[in-house]
Amino acid sequence: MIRLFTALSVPEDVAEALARRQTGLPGARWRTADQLHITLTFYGEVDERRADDLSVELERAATGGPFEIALAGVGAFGDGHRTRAVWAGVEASERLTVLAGRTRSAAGRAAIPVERRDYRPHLTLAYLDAQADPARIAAWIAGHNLLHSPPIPVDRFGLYSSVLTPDGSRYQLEREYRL
Ligand code: 2AM
Repeated sequence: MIRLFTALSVPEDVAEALARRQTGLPGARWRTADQLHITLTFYGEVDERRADDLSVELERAATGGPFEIALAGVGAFGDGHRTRAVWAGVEASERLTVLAGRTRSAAGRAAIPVERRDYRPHLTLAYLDAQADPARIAAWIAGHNLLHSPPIPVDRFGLYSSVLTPDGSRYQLEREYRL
């Protein structure tokens, strides 16, 4: 089995600009530049034969040509009373939504079940420890909510595998698809 997802990578200059914001929040496990990405579809654990089918189906999803996105604002995901992650938002983009939908349908054609969830594009900046102080989280969000990136060109997406380690997830680019 192999844990797979499709995602957009982040250009170096954008990662550098984000790194300057990845500070000032105790209990945050900040994602390093090579871990930053915008997930299109998370497939979970997939057996190798279906992974191969998926990689073929994703070829068909890679249509429409290049486009641009921009990051805007920050936010948090949580469950119950606990905030688990802080992220940079992605400006609404029809092209991005369509691409995410295509990478999701590719899973269906490869007989890979995916969770039923609305697509909320975001770029996770940190996962948070349970000890992170809600007031500090709110202050960090307020302090960065005006984030607005220059246009980010999107001319490809990647199929990544994820290996869970005690230091967090390690991602490896398995295949790249040009739009
Ligand atoms: P996240 O950044 O919000 O945690 C690899 O784990 C990528 O797939 C992450 O970007 C993660 O989103 C995303 N993802 C989506 N659904 C997931 C799930 N159920 N479990 C783990 N990662 C998921």
